[in-house]
Amino acid sequence: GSTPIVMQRNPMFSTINADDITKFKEILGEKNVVQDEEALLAANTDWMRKYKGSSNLLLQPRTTEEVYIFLSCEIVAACFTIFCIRISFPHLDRLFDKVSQVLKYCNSRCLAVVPQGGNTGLVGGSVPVFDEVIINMGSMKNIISFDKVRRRLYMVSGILVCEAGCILENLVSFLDNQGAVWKPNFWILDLTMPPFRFVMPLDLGAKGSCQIGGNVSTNAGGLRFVRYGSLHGNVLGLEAVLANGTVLDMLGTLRKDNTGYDLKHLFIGSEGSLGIISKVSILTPPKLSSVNLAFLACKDYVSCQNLLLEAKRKLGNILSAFEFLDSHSMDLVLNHSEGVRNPLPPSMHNFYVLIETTGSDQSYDKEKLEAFLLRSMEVGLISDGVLAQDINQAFSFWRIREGVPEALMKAGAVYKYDLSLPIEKMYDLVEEMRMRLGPAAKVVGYGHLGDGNLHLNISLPEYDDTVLGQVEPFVYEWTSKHRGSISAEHGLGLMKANKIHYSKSTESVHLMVSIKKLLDPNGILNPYKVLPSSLTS
Ligand code: FAD
Ligand code: 2HG
Ligand code: ZN
Repeated sequence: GSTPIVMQRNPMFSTINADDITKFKEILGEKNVVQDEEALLAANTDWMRKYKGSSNLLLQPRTTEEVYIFLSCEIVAACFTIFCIRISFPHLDRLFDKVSQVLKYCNSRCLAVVPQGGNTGLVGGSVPVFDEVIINMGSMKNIISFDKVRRRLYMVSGILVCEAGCILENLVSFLDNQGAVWKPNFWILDLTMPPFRFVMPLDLGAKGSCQIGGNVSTNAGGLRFVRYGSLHGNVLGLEAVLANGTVLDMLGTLRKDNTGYDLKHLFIGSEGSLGIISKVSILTPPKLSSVNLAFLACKDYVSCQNLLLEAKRKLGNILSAFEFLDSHSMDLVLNHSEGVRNPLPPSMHNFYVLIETTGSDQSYDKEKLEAFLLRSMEVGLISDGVLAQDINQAFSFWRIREGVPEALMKAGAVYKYDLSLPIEKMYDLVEEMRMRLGPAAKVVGYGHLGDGNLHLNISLPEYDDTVLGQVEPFVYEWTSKHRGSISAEHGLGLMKANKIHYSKSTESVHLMVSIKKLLDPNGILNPYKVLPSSLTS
C-alpha cells in the first residue's frame, strides 16, 4: 500500500527516446544502461515500499578504469598510456568522468534524474516520482586513498578518500583491517606497536546497504552521533558533479581551510538536489580497544532524561551512544524480528536505554560505567539492567534497537516522523499522539535520545487517510511550536518538501530556491523533492 501524493509531472521535462538510450550506451557501455523490468522495479521502489516511481531507465556509471577491456597487448599498452596521462594530468580526468557526461547530456535534453545510493532513504527522496532517469552510484565503489603515510604508523592521520558508491559497512571493514596486518617497514621494526585500526564516524542500522554518498547527501546522523558529531564536521572534502556536468573539485583533505565559502557544506544534506556527489574525503577516528554496552530499563521517561544528564556528566567523553526505545517499540521488535529476545526478565518496564562507552582502557572504562550504573540504580533512575559480557551479546542488544524500523515495516503500514525536539518535551508528543489516535493505531517512540532526536512512528494495518489527517499537520505544528525540526536526520525528500516552512523561515527557503536555480537552472536534479513545488517548478 502506498500513500498517494497528488502531484503533476513537470511538462518541461522530456521523455526518454531511442536516441537517448543510444547516447547513454555510448557513454556508459551497454551493460550499465539497465532497462530490465525486475531491476527497474527494485530501483523505482523505496525501502519502505511506500513510494514508487515509474522510471524506464536505470544508469549505473562506473569508474573508467573498470570499463577498459584488456583484449590484446596493443590495448593494454593503450590503456597504460591513458592511465599514465591521467596520472600526469589529473585535470584530464574530467574527460573520463561518466557521471559528468551523463548529467551534461541529461541537462542538454532536459531529462530529469534521481541520484540513488543504497536506496535506504526514509522520505521518498531516492526513487523517482514519475519517469525520472535513475542514476545509481553503486558501481563507483573504489577506495582512492587512505593515509598515504600509513607505513609510518606514528604519522597516521585517518583520512579516507573514496568513491560515493562505497557501502558504509564495507568501509567499516576496510578500516578495521588497516592495522590488522603488520607491514614491516624498512625504517621501523617496532613489533611492540599495537595494530592501528580506524572506524567510520557514523553508524546506522542500514549500514549493510547504504552508501557513503547517500549518507553525505542526507547528512545521516545515526547511532554514534553523540560521540563523533555531524558529517558537516567529519567530511573534509567532496567531489560533486553539477547538473550541467561541471565537476566541482572540493576533495580537500585538510582539517582547516578558511579560504572563502565552504561550498561542500551545500552538498552535505542536499539530498541530490544540487549535484551528484562522486567522491568523499572523510576523517575517521582511531578504533579504540575498550567498548562496553549496557541494556537498561527505566520506569518512566523522566528517568531516561535524567539518566542522560547524568551519563553526560559522569561518563564524559567515553560516552559513545545513548539510545532509547519505549515498550511499544520493544513489543514490535519481539513480535516481528526473528531470534530477538529481551535480555531483561519480563516485567513492566516502560522504557529501555542503551548506553555504550568507547575508550582506551578496558578496566578503567568498565569500572567507570559500572560505578555509574550502580549509582543510577541506587537513586532509582534505572530499574533493571545488564552489561554485555562479550561481543555477541553486545550485537544482540544492538539488534533490538536497530531492528525497530524493520519490525515496523513488517507490522504493516507506517507513518514516520523524525523530529528534533527539546529533550524534556520529546515524549509528551508521543503520549499526545497516542491519546489523539486511540487504539486504532500503535504509536511508538524511540531514537537518539542523546541528540534530542525522536523517531515517532505510527503503525497501522494499512495506510489510512483519516488517521493521516489526525496526525498531520498536528505533528508539524507541535514540532514548530516547540522550535524543533521536522527532519532531524532523514531529510525532506518527497515526503516533507512542502513542509519545510515548519522549520525554516520564508527568507531561508527563498535563498535555498535561489541556490537551487543557480546550480541547476533546468531543475533536472531530483525534482519534486526537498523544496516546495510551488517555488521550484
Ligand atoms: P539513498 O536512500 O539511495 O538516497 C538518499 C538521498 O540521497 C536521496 O535523495 C538521493 O537522491 C540522494 N543521494 C544518494 N546518493 C547520492 C549521491 N551520490 N549524490 C547525490 N545524492 C545522492 N538515517 C539516519 O540519519 N540515521 C539512522 O540511524 C538511520 N538508520 C536507518 C536504518 C534503517 C534500517 C534504514 C532503512 C534507514 C536508516 N536511515 C538512517 C535513513 C537513510 O537516510 C540512511 O540509510 C542513508 O543515509 C541513506 O543512504 P543511501 O545510500 O541508501 O541513500
Ligand atoms: C533509526 O534511528 C533510523 O533507527 C530509522 O533513523 C528511524 O524508522 C525510523 O523512524
Ligand atoms: Zn535514526
